[in-house]
Amino acid sequence: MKIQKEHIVNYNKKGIENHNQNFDFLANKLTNQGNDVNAIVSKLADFQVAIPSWALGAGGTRFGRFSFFGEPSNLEQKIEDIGVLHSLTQTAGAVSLHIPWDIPSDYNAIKEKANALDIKFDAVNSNTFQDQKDASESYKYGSLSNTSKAVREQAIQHNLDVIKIGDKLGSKALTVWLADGSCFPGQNNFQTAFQNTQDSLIDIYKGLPNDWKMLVEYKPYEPNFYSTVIQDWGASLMLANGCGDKAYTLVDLGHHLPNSNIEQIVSILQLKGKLGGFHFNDSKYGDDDLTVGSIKPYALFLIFNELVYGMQNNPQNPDLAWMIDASHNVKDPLEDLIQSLEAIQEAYAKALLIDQAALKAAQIDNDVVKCQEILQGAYRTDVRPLLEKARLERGGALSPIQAYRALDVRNSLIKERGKNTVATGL
Ligand code: LRH
Ligand code: MN
Repeated sequence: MKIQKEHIVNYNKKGIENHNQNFDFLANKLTNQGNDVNAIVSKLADFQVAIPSWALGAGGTRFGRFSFFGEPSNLEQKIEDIGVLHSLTQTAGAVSLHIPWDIPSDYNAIKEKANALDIKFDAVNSNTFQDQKDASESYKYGSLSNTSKAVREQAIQHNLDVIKIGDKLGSKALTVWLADGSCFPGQNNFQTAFQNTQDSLIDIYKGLPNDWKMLVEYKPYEPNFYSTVIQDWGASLMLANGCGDKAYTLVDLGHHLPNSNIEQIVSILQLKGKLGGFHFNDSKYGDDDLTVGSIKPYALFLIFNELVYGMQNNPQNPDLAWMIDASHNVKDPLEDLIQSLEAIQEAYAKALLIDQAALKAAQIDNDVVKCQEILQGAYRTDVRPLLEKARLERGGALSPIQAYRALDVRNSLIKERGKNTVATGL
C-alpha cells in the first residue's frame, strides 16, 4: 500500500482556503508577539519521530488481543505502513526495530524500500526479556543481571548481534531495556544484580562502533513486581556513566511512578549531558502505552519546554533520539500513531512559543504568577495551523486522520493482506 502524492494534494484542496485564513491570522498574531513563524514551521517540519516496528499491529494484554485486520505480517509491510504514516504526516521519517521480532531477511531490499519511502533506521532494540526457542539459556531470572555467567554471556552476545544488524541498516544507536528484577523480597541481592548488569553493559559497550550511542532505558516495575534492576533515571544514569561517553539514558514517559516530575528529570539529565532519547506515549496508571497526549497533554508540553530550553542552553547534551513506544488495544494502530505524532508536534510547537528570556527574567524576579502566565499563554495557543503549514510544505495532508479515512487506507490494507495477518511485537 503506497499513498500517491496526488491523492494527498486532491484531498487537501477542500481545506486549503480555511487553512490559509487560520494560518495568516495566527502568523500575524505570533509575529506581533516577536516570534519567527518561519523558523518555527521549519523546526516542526524537520522534527522526525521514529515509529516502533513492534506497534503496527494490535497490541494486547494477558486478558486478550483484538485485531484490526490487514496487519503487516513481515518487515517489508511494516516499512510500507510507516511509509503511509510518513506520507500523510511528514514527521514519521524513521523506524526503530526490535530484534529478533524484526530481523531483515534481505538487508539491501529492506534498505532500498525504506530509502524509497524516506525512512531512516533509528535505534535498534535488543530483547533479553523473552526466551528464543533455540536458546540454550533462559532469561526467566534475568539476563544481564543473572547470577549465571552463561546466561549473562548469552544476553551480552545477543546485544552484540543486534548492534551488527543495526550497523548493516545504518542505525547509530542500541536501546537496552531489561525486564531484570524480582517479584519477592529476598529473591535478589540488589548489589550483585546491579554490578552484574554494569559489567555486562560494559562488555556490550566495548562492541559499540565509535559513532554509536547506547541508550539505557529504565522502568520501575513490570514484568517484575517487587524490584527492577534499572528501576529509575538514577540507576540508568549510573550505569551509563559506568560505561562511558557514548552511553545515555532513555526516558520512556510510561516508566515513572505516579506523579513523578518527568520534566525535572529531563531537565537535569540534559544539564548532565546524559539524555539520549525518548519513548513517547501516555498513561493514567502504569506503563499503559496509550496515545501520546491523550491523558496528560500539559505534562507533555512542560517536558517540551525543558527540551526547548535544553536545546538552546545545553550543547553538552547530544541530539536526541525521538521515538514512540505505544501499544494499541482499541484503536487502529495507524490512526493511534497519527494522533501521537500530532500530539508531539503540538507540544513542541507550543513550547517553541514560550518566551524563554521573559520566563527566565520572571523566575529571577520570583514573579511566580508571571511565570505561569508565560507558560500557559503559549499552551493556550491553537498551534494547529503551524503543524498544517509544516506538513503542507513537505507534501503531507492538512489533516492526516481525515485523509487516512477519506483514502480508506485500512480497508485497502485488509483487501491486500486479508483478515488473518498478525504483526510481530507486543
Ligand atoms: C518496555 C518497553 C521497551 C521495549 C518494550 C517493547 O516496557 O518500553 O522500550 O523494549 O517496551
Ligand atoms: Mn519503551
